[in-house]
Amino acid sequence: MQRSHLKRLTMFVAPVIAGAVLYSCRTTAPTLTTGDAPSKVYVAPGQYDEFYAFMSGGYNGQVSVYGLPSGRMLKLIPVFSQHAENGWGYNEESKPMFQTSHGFIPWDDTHHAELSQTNGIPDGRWLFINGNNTPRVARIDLTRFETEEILELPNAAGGHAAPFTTPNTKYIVSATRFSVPIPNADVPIADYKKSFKGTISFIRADVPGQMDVAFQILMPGFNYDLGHSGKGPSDGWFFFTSYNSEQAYTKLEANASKNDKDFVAAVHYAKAEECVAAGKAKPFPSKYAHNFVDEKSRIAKSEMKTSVLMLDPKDCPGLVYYLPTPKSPHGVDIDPTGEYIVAGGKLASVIPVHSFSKMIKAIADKAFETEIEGIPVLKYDAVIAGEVQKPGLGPLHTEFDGKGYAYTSMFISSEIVKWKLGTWEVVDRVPTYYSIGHLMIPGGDSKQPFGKYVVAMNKITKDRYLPTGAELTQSAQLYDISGDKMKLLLDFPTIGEPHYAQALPASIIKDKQVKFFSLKDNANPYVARSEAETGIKRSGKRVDVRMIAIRSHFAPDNIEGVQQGDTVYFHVTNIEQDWDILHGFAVMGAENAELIMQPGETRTLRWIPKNANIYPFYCTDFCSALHQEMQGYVRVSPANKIVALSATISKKSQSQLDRMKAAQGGTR
Ligand code: RUQ
Ligand code: CUA
Repeated sequence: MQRSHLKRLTMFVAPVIAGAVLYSCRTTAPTLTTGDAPSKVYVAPGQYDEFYAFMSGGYNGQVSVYGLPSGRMLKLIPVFSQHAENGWGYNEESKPMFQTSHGFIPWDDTHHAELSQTNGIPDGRWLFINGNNTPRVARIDLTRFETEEILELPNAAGGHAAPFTTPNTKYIVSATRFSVPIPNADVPIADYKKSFKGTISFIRADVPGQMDVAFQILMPGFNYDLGHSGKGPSDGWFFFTSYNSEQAYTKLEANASKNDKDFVAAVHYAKAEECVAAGKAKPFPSKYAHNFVDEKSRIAKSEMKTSVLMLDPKDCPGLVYYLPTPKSPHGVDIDPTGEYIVAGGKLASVIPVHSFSKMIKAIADKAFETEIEGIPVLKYDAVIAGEVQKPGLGPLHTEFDGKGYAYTSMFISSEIVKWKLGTWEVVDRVPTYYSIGHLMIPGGDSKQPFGKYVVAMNKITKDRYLPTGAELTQSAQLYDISGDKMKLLLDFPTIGEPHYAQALPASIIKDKQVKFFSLKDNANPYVARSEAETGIKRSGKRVDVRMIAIRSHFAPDNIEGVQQGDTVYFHVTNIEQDWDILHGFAVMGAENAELIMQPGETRTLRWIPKNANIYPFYCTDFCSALHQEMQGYVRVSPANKIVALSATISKKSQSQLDRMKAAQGGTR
């Protein structure tokens, strides 16, 4: 693959700018950008980027946040994977977020970042992300950049077609990449055709803390890959690609590529709502976890749900139609007007575009080719609006610029192809380095794309960066799309494997950021709002330490009376009420991680000391000039030795505190 890329590369080498250094050992062109690229991505020190970009982390299970156009990484938001850096999934407050019907699951595979919308336009309230492996969807609050809610999806495997939103984020969806028996059961795999089914979940998502499966639709056992909601005229519909209409269960690479066409499933969810209201959906016993962070205490709660409403298309005529689509389609994207349904057939030689209005007419005319398990299959000619001819190889995903153009990623030919909606002519193409998966235009799947850039998310980066052993960085590339021709501006490394990303103008969320959590409103049962509220308490073998952290001491900082066999809970409250003043807490021999406490927040570390010893603890976040003084000791005694339980603030740190107060003019 690399060889052929190199060949193609030489075709695209921009004229070498005079004076550019050529490294004789490099095999690629040193520069592929034009002269003004640096000024287009340079964000001067102290200046802000114009866009926030939210990238899924793929197999790191997280979301990462970048500024565009600089490509500077701003934050990693832990979601489905434990994150030792701040204790997410290790501290007691966040552990319940990882509960599922399979127990505590510390990892997942995130694919699609999806911003909430109002009237079809990203509104900056929330970001959703899916867990592909143990199907889940998560909500991230964009005033805190923290995961606040996770819902598991029952009767599902491979939550890939998720978490795409409807135009007002009433629902997000999750459809199954893997079909399994529904309900899942021990059956021979060779019974696939008989027993394996897919499901599409519509998840009520507009009330934080109350995400729930509104209803599920039982689908034929194909692989449902991606989805997008209709908008404008097609509002009330949702479109999903499906492949493996062959229903193969072994050697899929050959056996699931036999049919010339698979399908886009058009789901009339407004009709589903009617059928549910009319009692056509059946309660279906199902076990799934719903986890959310309580506003006031900032403690996650986990509840196990026991039932969903299951809708069989047979009981709800007009709910689902199949649109034949060449060949093993992957992405399905709806243009800003809501009329065109663009499918990316991984193995197709054209980009097929369906017409929503033709589809409605075909349904009225009953232009059906056949029926699959009660679902009418519409005639290809009756629904197709056009085909983009010779687009390149391996079309995957399409985004829109709002000016009548579509941009499609081509995995096999490693390029972005720009084409015109309505005439279907290709107007521009640029190479990507290499093997692009998703691409993203800020707001590019919405009613009003913000435009300006397209970001390619590439799967392979051989020779693009300094090598780092056998595993190389993932990479994004930023292109200017403000003119007729796309222009490469920047490569920047990304972490994990960014599948999809979304971006929005920074101005929509930047001024809504939480700067600290109100100490007054902190409802953690172990909060200490001042030194006077700190203390230590034993209940049997459990010892609870209430502690505060403030520049630059912990109180208490000396703890005695802990015995071997005890389980100690350190409840540490950061009592600062000031932006960006964090403290950390780490104790020697802890088998989990550190705590990071944001200002005003209480976090709890569970610790089981093994030996009778002295154990130091300290602040891990360089918070002040006296950060290195921010430490303390725990004395652990043998189980049979009685040492009085005591928690004191030592004279030493009291005097430090006085010094600090003096140094800071007595403000703290
Ligand atoms: S994708 S393989 Cu969104 Cu193209 Cu996950
Ligand atoms: Cu607190 Cu360092």
